[in-house]
Amino acid sequence: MKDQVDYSLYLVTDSTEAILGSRDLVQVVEQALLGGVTVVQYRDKTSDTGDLIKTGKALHEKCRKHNVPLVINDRVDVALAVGCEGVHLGQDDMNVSEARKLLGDDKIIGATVSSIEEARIAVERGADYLGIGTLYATSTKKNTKDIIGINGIRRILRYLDTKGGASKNVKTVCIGGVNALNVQRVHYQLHAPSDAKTPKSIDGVAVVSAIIGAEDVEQAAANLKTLLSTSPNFI
Ligand code: TZP
Ligand code: MG
Repeated sequence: MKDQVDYSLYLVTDSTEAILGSRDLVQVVEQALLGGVTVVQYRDKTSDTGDLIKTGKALHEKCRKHNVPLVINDRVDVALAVGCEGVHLGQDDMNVSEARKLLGDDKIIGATVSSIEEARIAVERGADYLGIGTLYATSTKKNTKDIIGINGIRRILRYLDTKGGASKNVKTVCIGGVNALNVQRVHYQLHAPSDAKTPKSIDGVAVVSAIIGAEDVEQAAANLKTLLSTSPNFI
């Protein structure tokens, strides 16, 4: 099941006033699901554990209706309590191998990486996918230490490709500042011609404000999806 996950339009939630405003997160995510997002990550840095589990369960119910996996940011315990499909771990969270012991092989574990070394370690520890970034500076996450740009992401993709094995098979999404204006360029720049000795292609884009912050969330997600599927690429 987890091998079949479509990472192409990966939604990361945000519950802050600046992006969600006074709207209800579960309703907003439901609209995004209707628009066609393919993975949802529940990212909430402020709610207490009880509220994380409650909202996580409500989000999980919506995601299941659309057959879309839900992963929880930062918290393996919350993912276990919710019973969702997995977790997404940053460099300061539980490490991937410890999480794997708690979650088992069937759950999805994603890791944020900004460098080849971080990618190497995450893959070695058994990550299923990598969130590679930060692509472009973004006001959604102000404390991003590493803005690595398209070339930084390409370098990591190239490394994964040349290492082969699990590195080659790990799924990848890029994150940071992706929106309707740049998504086709990003997609194009991170896709490799199938006949060239260039790195593996990115599997998807991860987006926060371009969907959660949109006035019409369903339309914004659907638009990104169309742009991705009509993007010129070399595959
Ligand atoms: N990690 C790196 S950048 C980022 C995260 C969670 C936020 C991306 O937000 P946006 O609004 O899609 O630029
Ligand atoms: Mg984290």
